[in-house]
Amino acid sequence: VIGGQPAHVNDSPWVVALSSRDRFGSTRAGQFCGAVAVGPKRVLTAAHCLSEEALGADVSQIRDLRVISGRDELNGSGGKEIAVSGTWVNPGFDVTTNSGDVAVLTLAEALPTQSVIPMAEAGDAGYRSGTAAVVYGWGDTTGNGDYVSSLRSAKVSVLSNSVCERAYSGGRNGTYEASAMLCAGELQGGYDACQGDSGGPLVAHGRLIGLVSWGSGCGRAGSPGVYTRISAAIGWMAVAG
Ligand code: 4AZ
Repeated sequence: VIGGQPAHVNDSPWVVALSSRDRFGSTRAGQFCGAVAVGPKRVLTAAHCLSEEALGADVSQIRDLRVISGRDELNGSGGKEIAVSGTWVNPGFDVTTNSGDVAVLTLAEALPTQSVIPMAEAGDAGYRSGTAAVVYGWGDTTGNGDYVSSLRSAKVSVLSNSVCERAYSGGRNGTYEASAMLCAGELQGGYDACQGDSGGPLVAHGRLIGLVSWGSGCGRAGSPGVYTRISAAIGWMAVAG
């Protein structure tokens, strides 16, 4: 997270870290993506965190895939590590455009019920441009690989589809697809998600509106962060079970 501040899982108990034993290294408890709890045993993350095409390996080869909940400081011992018992990567995920960047994880054990966040449906006020939103994660804080062990969050504004389309026109740095994505940041840059935050939540009005997905660099003026639009993913998730 670029331009952020320390965040605490007491205030945002639905933020969880996605981690593995060794595939992505063992620092910071093996955290490699963000994720968010939407049901006691149901967690969302980005498809690109788990898809075979994006990883170059099958998800079954990720050893000891688990979520860490209730822990701000990954090197600490609070909270709970819960095994992931099922993974459903959106079959419509397109690794070249990042369209449909969502996966559903099933947990082996239930989280406390207060640890889940409602998803914003289509038409929710949170999707309107100008909405104040917050993004959370343990990712890079500078764009230079400065990952952190303690959770951070940054305030970003939801931007209009026309601004997002203009920022990513021509497909040079990716193509913005309004039906499947939303973008957020500040026009002057400085507040953004970054590598390692992928799959983590973007929240507005107490509801989940997005998952960290992609962007051109991190925190750059004119290159807002792009998120999976939750309202566009709800239909597929119902089918995923
Ligand atoms: C990434 O590589 C990534 N600035 C995630 C978010 C953003 C850029 C890159 C948005 O996972």
